[in-house]
Amino acid sequence: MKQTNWTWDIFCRVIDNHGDLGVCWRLCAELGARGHHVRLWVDDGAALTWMAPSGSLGVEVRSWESASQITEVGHVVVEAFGCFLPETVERAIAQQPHTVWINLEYLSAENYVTRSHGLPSPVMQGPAKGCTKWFFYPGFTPGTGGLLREANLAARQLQFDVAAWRSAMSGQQAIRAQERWISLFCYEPQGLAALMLELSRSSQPTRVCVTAGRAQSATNQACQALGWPLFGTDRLHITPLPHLSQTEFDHLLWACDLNFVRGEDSLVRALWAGKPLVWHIYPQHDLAHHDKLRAFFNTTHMPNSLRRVHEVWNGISSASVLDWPDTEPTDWAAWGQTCRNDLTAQPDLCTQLVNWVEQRRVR
Ligand code: TRH
Repeated sequence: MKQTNWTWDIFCRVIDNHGDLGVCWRLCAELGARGHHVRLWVDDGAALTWMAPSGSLGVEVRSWESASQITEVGHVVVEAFGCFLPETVERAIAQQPHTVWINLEYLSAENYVTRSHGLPSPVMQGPAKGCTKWFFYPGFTPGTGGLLREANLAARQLQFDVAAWRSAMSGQQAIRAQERWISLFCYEPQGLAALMLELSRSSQPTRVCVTAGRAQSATNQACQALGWPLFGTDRLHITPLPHLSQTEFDHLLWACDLNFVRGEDSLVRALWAGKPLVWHIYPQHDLAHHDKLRAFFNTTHMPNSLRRVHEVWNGISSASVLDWPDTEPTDWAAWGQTCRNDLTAQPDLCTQLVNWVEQRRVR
């Protein structure tokens, strides 16, 4: 691995949910682990108290407001998800022609990503008029910026003890033979109550580990609609989880047989888990997420039965029942493994970003 130690200024505005901060934090932490010095400027860093309670080597968290005092920026400025930089920062960039200014975009498997990745975006107005920022697109295929994946991820996964994790998590409800473990991180999906009912009728006992926040509220509502207690039924145990750190969240995904995830960062983490997953995509008002979801189906060659589940879960299909199979088909498991293997064969986002910045800096 290349040894560079640049200073990075990464700017993040939290729009809603946890993905903006979640992605930025993972990037910061990985850059820090690779010897860089990172300042994360965020307008609402409250979620870091549970996402990253111990902080990370080489990463300083600064409030967005304090960026109004900036007179100098680092070697690299990352504007996450088009968050618009404070004027002071743009002014500093204009004074430092060697600074590389990157607009880190949202993740998508759509074709425009390969076309747009790495393109310049000349700045036409404001204090940085005349400067250039560069689009950096994460993605699933060669020709994109890749996916965030820590250099030590595989080693951490190898050391992870699923049985020990499950027994620590099981709490009052003892683990049953052949229990199927499912993690649930979602918004308010179509068919949640119907899914729970189907799972409760399955020949295999099921435990659903429900993440804190919207997933838990939606699950509670589904239980009420079904007339169940909040801890589920004999066949379907519901384990509510507290907010986990990102590291513990990874453990949850590694420990479960199947993961329901949402947004952006948890999707990538579920892909690294190498298990079958159901993605609740972030909904957009213009329904642009429908194409985004289909592009993911096609790029990853998702089995048809799993696509149908996704279409119901995401409200794309008119059906309201997921038609959950009694036992998950073997091609779901094979798909999860193939995705992980194929994506692991590609260079990770942090490596690509550092190489890419290096090329820009020597010009
Ligand atoms: O929270 P999200 O729905 O975020 C979304 C998406 O990023 C979406 O693209 C964006 O436009 C919108 O936010 C604003 O899902 P995501 O992306 O998976 O982010 C969740 C983060 O929270 C992720 O880093 C994992 C982390 N997390 C924990 O660390 N602990 C937890 O207990 C849970 C439930 C999540």
